[in-house]
Amino acid sequence: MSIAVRHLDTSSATFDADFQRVLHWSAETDAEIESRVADILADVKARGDAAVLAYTARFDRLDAPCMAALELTRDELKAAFDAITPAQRHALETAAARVRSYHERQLQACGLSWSYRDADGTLLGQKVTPLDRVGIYVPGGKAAYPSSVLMNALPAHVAGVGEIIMVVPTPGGERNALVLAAAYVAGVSRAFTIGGAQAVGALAFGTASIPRVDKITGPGNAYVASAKRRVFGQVGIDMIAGPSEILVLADGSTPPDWVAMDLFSQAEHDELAQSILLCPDAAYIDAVQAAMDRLIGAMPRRNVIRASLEGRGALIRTRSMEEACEISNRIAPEHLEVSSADPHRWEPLLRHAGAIFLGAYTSESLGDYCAGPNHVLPTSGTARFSSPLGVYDFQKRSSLIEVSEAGAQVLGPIAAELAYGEGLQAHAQAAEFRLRR
Ligand code: HSO
Ligand code: ZN
Repeated sequence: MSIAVRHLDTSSATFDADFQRVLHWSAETDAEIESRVADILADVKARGDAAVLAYTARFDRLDAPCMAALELTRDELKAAFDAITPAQRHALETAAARVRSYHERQLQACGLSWSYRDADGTLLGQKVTPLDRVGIYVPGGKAAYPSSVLMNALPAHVAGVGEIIMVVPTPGGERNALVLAAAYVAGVSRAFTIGGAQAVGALAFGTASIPRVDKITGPGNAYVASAKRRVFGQVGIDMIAGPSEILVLADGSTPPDWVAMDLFSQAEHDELAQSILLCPDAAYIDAVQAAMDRLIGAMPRRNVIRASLEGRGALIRTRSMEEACEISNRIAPEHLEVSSADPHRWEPLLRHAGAIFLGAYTSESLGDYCAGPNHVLPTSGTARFSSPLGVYDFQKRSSLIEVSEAGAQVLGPIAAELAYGEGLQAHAQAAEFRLRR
């Protein structure tokens, strides 16, 4: 059965309305989930370890006598690493090395302290320091991605974070060896087999056994997302990620099978994932549709792929590549593939996207695993104002000011003038006391 994905045409009279329907997305907050999460967080705050143990027994069917029984030691992480296949070890280590070196560049490019002296010898600058301790949430079950362990832990490590605490639920005690191995490779300091809102609460408030962190990153289900929103302010959080998205901007020069599989690749994440093709060539769009119809049968996750493509996908015929770029900017997709023989011609026109993949050989999936840049990216149009997870998310900045005696003579009267204007005499005099009489 052909995949009933929407076909739109920008020259159609109904395009704007059709397009709005494709874009429509609301991360609904469920009142029931909200109130349960509020209760769990309050309980973890009040009872600490005892509450975390109780929820872990209830939700994950994992009865532990004490938190120590839920901690994975570095030796256990190493044992998991030693137990996976040599090919898996090689893949994890190669991916980790590339992700690490990309983020080391990022540190050099925008994560270092700087300062300068002005004409009066006053020193001004910005001091960059890593966070002391961060928590990384790793989902269990269907979305347990070892690659996400690397993508969260490695930038923290490169930033110089002192301690990286990982939490991962293990329903029924079932552990994912690749997730533990990835934690080992990525230099996670401590790991606990806990999850859900109770794990977020434990990291945010601290318990007798789980140290309080300064920031929590990593994806999770609706409970985890709600808990992260609620603890934000007491700790930092990265972002609340929506379903995965891919937008392929094609000039018709890439084999249609490649593009079809790229559209599948994000569709297979989730029924709510979104895959969109923008292309000026109608015959090429038909070729991609035919390729999808031919390829879907062999996909183990074909039901998810079909639901995603038929629910939120679209193949959009545009008047030109320029117009395709413009529409792409309106969507601000998480992943944007420029599947063109001349990607650098279009790249300057593209302003809003979490990650831009240039040329026919750059499948988005390479970026998910091992190209080097982070795969934690802004979704749902938030690429308009936010950026990939990076070293900068694990750092903070302090301003540095050292006013010279000469500088104090120049700045003092200015500060005093403004301070008197605000009715703040102590401010004014603190500046004036330093003036040479
Ligand atoms: N594409 C996902 C990341 C991922 N893909 C992990 C495979 N594994 C982020 O949108
Ligand atoms: Zn993916």
